[in-house]
Amino acid sequence: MPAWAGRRVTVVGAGRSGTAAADLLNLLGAIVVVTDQRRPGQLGDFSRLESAGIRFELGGHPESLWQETELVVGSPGIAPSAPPLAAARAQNVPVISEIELAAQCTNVPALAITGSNGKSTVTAMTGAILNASGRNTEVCGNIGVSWAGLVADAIRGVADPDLYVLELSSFQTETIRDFHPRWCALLNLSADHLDRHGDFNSYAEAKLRIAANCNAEDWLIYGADDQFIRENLPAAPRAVPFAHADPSESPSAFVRDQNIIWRDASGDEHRVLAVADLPVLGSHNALNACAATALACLAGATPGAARQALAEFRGLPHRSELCATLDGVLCINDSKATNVGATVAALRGLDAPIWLILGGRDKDSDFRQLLPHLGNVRGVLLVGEATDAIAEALGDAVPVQRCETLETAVAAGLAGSQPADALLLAPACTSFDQYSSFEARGEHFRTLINDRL
Ligand code: UMA
Ligand code: ADP
Repeated sequence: MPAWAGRRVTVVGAGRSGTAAADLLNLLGAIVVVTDQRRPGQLGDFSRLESAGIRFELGGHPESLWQETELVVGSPGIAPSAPPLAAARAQNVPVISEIELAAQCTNVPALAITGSNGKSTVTAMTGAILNASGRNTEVCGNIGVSWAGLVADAIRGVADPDLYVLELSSFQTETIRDFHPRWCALLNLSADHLDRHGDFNSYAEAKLRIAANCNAEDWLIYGADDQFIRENLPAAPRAVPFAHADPSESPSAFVRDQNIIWRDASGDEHRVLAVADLPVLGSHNALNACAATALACLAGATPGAARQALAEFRGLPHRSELCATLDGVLCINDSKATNVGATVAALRGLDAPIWLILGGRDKDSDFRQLLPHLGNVRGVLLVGEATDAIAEALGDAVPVQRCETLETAVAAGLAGSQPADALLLAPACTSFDQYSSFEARGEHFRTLINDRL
């Protein structure tokens, strides 16, 4: 671990990552300033951190900060090209991410999961399998818990994990320098966050960065059904595929005769469980279970623990979540489907005729990619800012109603549907035009459904 005592570090962003990074650095003896463009009333309560000696510069990023700083730690929500991080680099101050910082401050081995869709699900499944195997595992990262915060807890002695399982977004992998998890999973790649990364290649480059860091001792688990990943996988001596069909490699995880199979490094096969025994629905979740099995078994879990944990895995809220059946209509909350790839997975996972709620804030997505998957869709109900962009992309492929709000969309969808149809919220957009988060949007959908029960 680098010596932090007396080093002057500025943390940019006072959200979950930034405050946790500041706390960790302060614990290790650094002289820490946190800066955020938001004003105090718009942020959390920092009194504990202030009394511990951390200084806050809020409501902007004073230019003088960069002269008094040796190192900057950036939050994932701030693009490397954004003014404060660009200003720091212009003064030759190195910029690292919260993930790079946390990695430098712990010797506890980490598993990391990245990809466009399924990260949170695979992260939660992997953590559950490892815990069922008796490993003291902590789950963190983009899933909502700062890794730096957990590392600080371990240094304080309030936690003693054997392993960390990290969910990493492109915002987090983009700024990784030396960090290489011992086990890294690259699930799939489809367009997302193009508003931040500019184009698909830059987005993919950000995601592939972590896989490119793997060394000869590290395991790289990859989604072999994804053509882009197959063609662009960085060379890694210990690459392990997972797939819908047997990739004929050892080790690998795959589905055969509707069973999830783990084939270990010796070529011995273990039937983990039947796909039908997975409580989470959809073929994408069978694939997620394969990825989690491969990761956890390579990190020391047993196939028996994988069976137990996966059979008990109820899924995360707002991901293909069946809220209720209203007059025979399945009402499904997939508010976390914030990109086109996730919406496609939701559509492919449903056999029923579908009333599909789309829209929200566009991330420069190509909604025409939905067109080949609209076979079961009876009608599309459009909400939010992306209404025009989606209507234009879909043309007259399917009946479209402009509903503006979720209230109107739910009412219109239920009015049009028949028993055994599905009303699906899988919006392919972020929620930020009308809600504070995808969770708030999903909860609103749930309330609108529950009010009709
Ligand atoms: N800010 C500045 N100056 C700027 C720009 C922003 O000061 O020029 C400030 C903002 O006012 C804000 C802070 O920087 O206070 C940015 O915080 P943040 O957006 O990085 O948020 P955190 O609370 O630190 O949460 C982050 C992740 N957020 C993002 O990547 C946007 C969380 O992922 C993650 O759970 C958390 O760290 C813990 O690791 C959320 C997310 O939306 C769930 N992720 C995206 C996604 O899943 O699609 C990638
Ligand atoms: P992430 O953390 O990558 O956003 P989540 O597990 O939260 O992933 O799921 C996000 C969305 O993607 C949900 O709509 C979910 O139904 C869908 N999804 C989950 N796994 C996959 C997968 N393997 N491929 C495509 N879509 C998926």
